[in-house]
Amino acid sequence: MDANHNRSIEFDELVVALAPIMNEQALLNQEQLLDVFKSFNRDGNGYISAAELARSMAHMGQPPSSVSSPR
Ligand SMILES: [Ca+2]
Repeated sequence: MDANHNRSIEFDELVVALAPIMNEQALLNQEQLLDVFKSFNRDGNGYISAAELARSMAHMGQPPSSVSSPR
């Protein structure tokens, strides 16, 4: 998921990562995507840390490994 390997997930990286598990309509809804990003980005610093991501994915019922593996 961390395409540029800076150990955090920016908004565009999240969109790419969510593509396989969200339907097309949801992906076209920028507001909804931003809501997802905000809900993942618990401390509001503009990117998602690995810890925040793991917690959020577990909450969604998606183990982090299921999105970090190549499609
Ligand atoms: Ca990144």
